[in-house]
Amino acid sequence: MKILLFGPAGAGKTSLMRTTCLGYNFMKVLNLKPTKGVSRENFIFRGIMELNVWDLGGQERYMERYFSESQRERIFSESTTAVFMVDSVVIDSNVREIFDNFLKYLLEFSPNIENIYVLLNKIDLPKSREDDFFKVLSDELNENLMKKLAFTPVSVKEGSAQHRLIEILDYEIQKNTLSMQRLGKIRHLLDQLKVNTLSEYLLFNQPDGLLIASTFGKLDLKPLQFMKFEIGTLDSNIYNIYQQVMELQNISNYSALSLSTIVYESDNCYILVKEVSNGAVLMAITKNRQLEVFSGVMNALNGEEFENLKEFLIT
Ligand SMILES: Nc1nc2c(ncn2[C@@H]2O[C@H](COP(=O)(O)OP(=O)(O)OP(=O)(O)O)[C@@H](O)[C@H]2O)c(=O)[nH]1
Ligand SMILES: [Mg+2]
Repeated sequence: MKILLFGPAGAGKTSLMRTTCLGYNFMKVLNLKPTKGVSRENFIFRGIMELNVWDLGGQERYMERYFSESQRERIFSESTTAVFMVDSVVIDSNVREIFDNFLKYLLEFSPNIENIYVLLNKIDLPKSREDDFFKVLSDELNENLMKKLAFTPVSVKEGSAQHRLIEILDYEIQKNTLSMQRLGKIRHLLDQLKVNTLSEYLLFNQPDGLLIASTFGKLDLKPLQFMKFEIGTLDSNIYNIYQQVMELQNISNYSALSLSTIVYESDNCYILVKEVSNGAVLMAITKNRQLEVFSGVMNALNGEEFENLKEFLIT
């Protein structure tokens, strides 16, 4: 699925992509260098949809190239989703011309595109002029085109831009039959696990940390970030000690993956977290603290349904 990220230099395109798809925090994108021409990156969104993000460096010399006769088809064809992003503080005199060209070639080479998203970024800055920018970009656009366009004032710094991009991509999941089938199967497996083990389950995608599915249905949760770190830590040091102990005991058939489960214990339940694959993490929350329930979940995490989950996730 090809996602176009387009717009003038410094708009925040690369920041948006990295913070949304890689779970980076804003500090980590403060000093990004300008993107040199076309940067293409692949991500798995929510574990069920492959994204091919075309992050197009916005400096003028690149713009000329994207619109040139020899390049425009390659850049603008086969786009599923297109996002035009601007820095709302800086209204350059040529931005409307860039926007018009973007729309022209996008509609010419991806005529089936339904929605075009415009993000007016950096509204956290006191000098941002998103209302003026809206006027500049929408002035005298024809009605049919206006229907396709959705303008949203956002901020990557404050998180609303990421929220909006996730919303846009979730809408793409809903339109994608294959992704919806995958999601249906995953939900079914989680529900089976719940019934069999008296526990609730949440499945998260790595590395963006977004929820893929849960036995609670739709939930608005913060991305799971700490888990990545803790599992990473386990892999690096506990595994070494484990390895030595196994060798001291002359045991040779131990595997690294068996160290991918973390258990938390609270006054009223157990929380177990296990990596399903490189791409996903499953979290189980037991209904009570009975040991049978705990061992039921442990069995389930080593059972068929757990294995089957892998089949429906893209890794
Ligand atoms: N204050 C503020 N700064 C932002 C925001 N989003 C991005 N920035 C900053 O804007 C600068 C440019 O961001 P980039 O993501 O590199 O912009 P870009 O659109 O990829 O630029 P090109 O690659 O040159 O096209 C960075 O220093 C970001 O930290 C925002 O919402 N608020
Ligand atoms: Mg960039």
